[in-house]
Amino acid sequence: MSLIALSLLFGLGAVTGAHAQAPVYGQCGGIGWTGATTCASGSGCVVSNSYYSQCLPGAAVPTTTTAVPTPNPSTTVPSSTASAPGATPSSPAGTGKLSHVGINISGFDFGCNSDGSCTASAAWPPLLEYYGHDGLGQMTHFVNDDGFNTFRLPVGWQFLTRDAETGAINMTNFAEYNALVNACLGTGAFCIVDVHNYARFNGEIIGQGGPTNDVFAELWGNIATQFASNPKIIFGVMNEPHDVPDINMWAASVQAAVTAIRNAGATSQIILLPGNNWTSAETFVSNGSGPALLTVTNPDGSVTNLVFDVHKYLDSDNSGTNAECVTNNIESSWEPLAQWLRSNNRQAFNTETGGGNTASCVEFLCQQIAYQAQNSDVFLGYVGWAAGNFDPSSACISGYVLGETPTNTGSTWTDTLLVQSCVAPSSGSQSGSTGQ
Ligand SMILES: *[C@@H]1O[C@H](CO)[C@@H](O)[C@H](O)[C@H]1NC(C)=O
Ligand SMILES: *[C@@H]1O[C@H](CO)[C@@H](O)[C@H](O)[C@H]1NC(C)=O
Ligand SMILES: *[C@@H]1O[C@H](CO)[C@@H](O)[C@H](O)[C@H]1NC(C)=O
Ligand SMILES: CC(=O)N[C@H]1CO[C@H](CO)[C@@H](O)[C@@H]1O
Repeated sequence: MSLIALSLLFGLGAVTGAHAQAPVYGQCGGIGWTGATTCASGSGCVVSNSYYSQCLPGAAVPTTTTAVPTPNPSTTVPSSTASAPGATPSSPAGTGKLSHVGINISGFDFGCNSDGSCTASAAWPPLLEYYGHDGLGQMTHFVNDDGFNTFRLPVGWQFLTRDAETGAINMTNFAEYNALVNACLGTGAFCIVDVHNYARFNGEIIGQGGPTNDVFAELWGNIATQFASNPKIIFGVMNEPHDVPDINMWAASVQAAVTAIRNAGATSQIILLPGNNWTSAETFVSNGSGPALLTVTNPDGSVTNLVFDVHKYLDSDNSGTNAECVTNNIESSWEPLAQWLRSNNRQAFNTETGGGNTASCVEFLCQQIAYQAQNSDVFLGYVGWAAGNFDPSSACISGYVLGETPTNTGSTWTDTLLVQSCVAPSSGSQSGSTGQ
């Protein structure tokens, strides 16, 4: 996509307001939608599914294709009761507004591989004082200019322990990671502490041949001790377990971490429980992760603030490595997961998603986000992958394909196309919000 096309999109995206036309790629209809139903010039309103119609460039312009009546925006109608006749039992029951929306700030996980091997010295703190990118500046921009309120801060287990297979934290290394956590907390955002090890330490699976559950629990107890008194910390037990042979044994490892976190005094913060298959939202239930993780509880037997961790990309192989998106994941993943969560009275958090800076990703990711927002009773929110130390000079056009790092010229931060169009709350991609 050319720079001219990018700036054209940015310009059109600025046209917002409750009674204005929806911007290009904005929502223009669907069950529960109360915003604009006509589209900015040059685009037309196209029905994607009963929950979502979207302004697409070049689409046939008479814009009254939405099948669903749209209530007056000034009338507060709970969306669960605003469904059209014939709507399925999975009708959205959310408020249209997600509670947690953020971006991954990557760097302390650099040097980690998907077999759980990490090299502590390869971690690259995304902070200027450690010669990284300006993670503090990025987060401040994301909060103040874009409306984000959550950052996920991946870190390799080996960085925290200086490569030792132990639960004992090296406080020299911890101080560097804690500088990033404090930078995050300083913005007022929620900060997810994410141990980025794929359920492994140097190739061996936790509790199944690798570190014992006791060692894993010791690690989490030590981390939680540092953050026990801060309500803005969210504990991400593990990034993307995969090919874990026994899902019930994995649930026992997760339980060990949860118990350790709670017993360290972090009694009320959110803890994210990850399933198998790279925490795929699509197979969370079908491959057994959901049922196994339902058994994990707080020490008092409750499941308060135990939230399932799910990831989903939108490219052809769900790898998050391709610039083009091919799906909004609604039918395959989000709708069945929403039903399962609702029937089990539980919630999930999509802590990794994203795409290239392409029209296809803008289209499909905006749809996914709108669906999640309409189902905010069961989905806390989403966190885009990724900013931090992914090179800003190349993230936009040709570098790291999923880069969400803004470019900084003097006092001005400029977001990537995807962030500006969909990921940022200020884009208006959540239904019920109209941008700013
Ligand atoms: C922690 O790592 C530092 C080097 O960064 C080292 O000098 C120190 O001995 C380590 N501390 C412990 C307790 O191992
Ligand atoms: C699906 O679950 C089974 C065991 O429950 C496991 O062996 C398999 O590796 C899982 N698949 C993936 C891709 O994680
Ligand atoms: C893992 O998830 C992907 C989609 O997220 C799916 O295509 C694949 O079949 C899953 N593998 C297993 C074994 O469940
Ligand atoms: C950096 C990182 O964690 N990438 C992973 C993102 O998720 C996909 C699967 O959903 C993995 O294949 C990547 O390794």
